[in-house]
Amino acid sequence: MKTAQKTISIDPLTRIEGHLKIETTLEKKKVVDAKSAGTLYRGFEQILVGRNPLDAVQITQRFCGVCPTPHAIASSQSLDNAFGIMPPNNGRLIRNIMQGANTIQSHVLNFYHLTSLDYFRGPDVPPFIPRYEADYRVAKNVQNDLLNHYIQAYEIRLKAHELCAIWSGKMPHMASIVPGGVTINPRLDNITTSLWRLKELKDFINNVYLPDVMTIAEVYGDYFQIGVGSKNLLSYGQFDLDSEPDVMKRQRLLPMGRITGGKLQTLNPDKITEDVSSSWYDSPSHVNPRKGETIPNPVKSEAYSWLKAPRYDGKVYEVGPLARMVVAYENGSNPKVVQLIDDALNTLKVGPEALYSVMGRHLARTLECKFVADELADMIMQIKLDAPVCVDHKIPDSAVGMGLWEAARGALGHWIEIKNGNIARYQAVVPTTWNASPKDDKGKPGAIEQALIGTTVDDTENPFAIARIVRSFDPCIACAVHLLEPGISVKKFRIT
Ligand code: NFE
Ligand code: MG
Repeated sequence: MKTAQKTISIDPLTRIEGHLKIETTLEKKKVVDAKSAGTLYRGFEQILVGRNPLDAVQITQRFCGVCPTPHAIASSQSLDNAFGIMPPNNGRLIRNIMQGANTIQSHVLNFYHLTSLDYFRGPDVPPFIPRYEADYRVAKNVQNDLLNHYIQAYEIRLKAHELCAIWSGKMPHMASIVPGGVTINPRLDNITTSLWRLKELKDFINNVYLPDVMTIAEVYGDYFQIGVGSKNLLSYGQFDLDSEPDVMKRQRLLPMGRITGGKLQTLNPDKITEDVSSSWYDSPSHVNPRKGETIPNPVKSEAYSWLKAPRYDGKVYEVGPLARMVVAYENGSNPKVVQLIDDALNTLKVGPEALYSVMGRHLARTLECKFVADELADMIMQIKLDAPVCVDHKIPDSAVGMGLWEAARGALGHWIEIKNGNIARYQAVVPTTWNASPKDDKGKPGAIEQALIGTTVDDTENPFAIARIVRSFDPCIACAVHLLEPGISVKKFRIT
């Protein structure tokens, strides 16, 4: 006899960026299949074709208001690569500082404003209701503290935006980044005002954010076993330490690499492909982004998402702070990362394998936030007044370029092809395209889908375990599908 199946559809899943539909199939309360579906079509990659290559730095920032910084940097790096130039030290450092500020803003946003209400009961007034009735376990006094910190976190995010805007002119959507470096000449007051904003951010991270995440990780220790996923991790690395033109040889504060079978491996960008069998595209499948195409087909019957399915060597990989921190931990070149992770794992009395989980992702994100904040002062102090911030460029008639960087949510790649001095092809493969990808041509589920399969859902009216798993990846669908198409309706609307 066939086992009875039940479908849970959360559409859209709220408290994330953009519109994500999660559909799970349950047998005897266990998730046996999952579909992660991006329900927005955008089309930035086509908008870019035919334009001046310099426009890419500004247009790709409009993928998303949360992470314009990494898009500006990945785009500039693809142009640096295509033009055969590298930023001088000041340009490299100022790009790093802007990225650091954006990472801090994004991680604080993820924990307090997008995640924490999965773990503590907010007040019984909108916007905290309606909500799923979850197993809220924290004590009343901790709950009050978390609510105060939830409100304080708005101010902290503003300060992180300001730290970026000191260098970028404004946030979101930065004005000062160009191929060859940046356009802002540092003054002493840029440096001093950055340092005091950073001090306030560090105080919050050390005294509020990290302790709050440790408290939640202790109370919800079982979530170190839930939402495990593919256990394949990938990071391009972040924060350039030198001006080596070849990104594969460049030193980065957080190194490039992959984890598979528990072991650190090198990474070859030629092995990255995007499949489209489950995606509403007629583009060729299994193609490296350097040759990728974006041909939408909204009536493709077997498809269920606007996201393509990126794969490395044909395999599913998870990207994000967990990947960056585990790659750095296994690489061992930065003892501060190893120490931070070991200390947290010892305090929580769990081993490194527990990192592959819902709570492991939150812990990795928080530890990374602390690490980045701790390193930023050093980067700020390395800036030299009166030294150049940029080199000149000349737009070549034909060239190709690749920018590999890390956004807060994970590995970010921009690929450009220039013909007749204009953009002939532009492809972006962003963190959430990796994590929230649909099934590939072989039918293999994406990273979030894999993390959901096997999960037990006791109360199908309140499937909070599903929401907690998905939110631990900090998905951003606006980024992932890079204009809501008229005619596509958001069918079931359930506030979670
Ligand atoms: Ni819109 Fe973004 C990118 C994703 S990462 S948030 O690229 O995914 O912070
Ligand atoms: Mg793309």
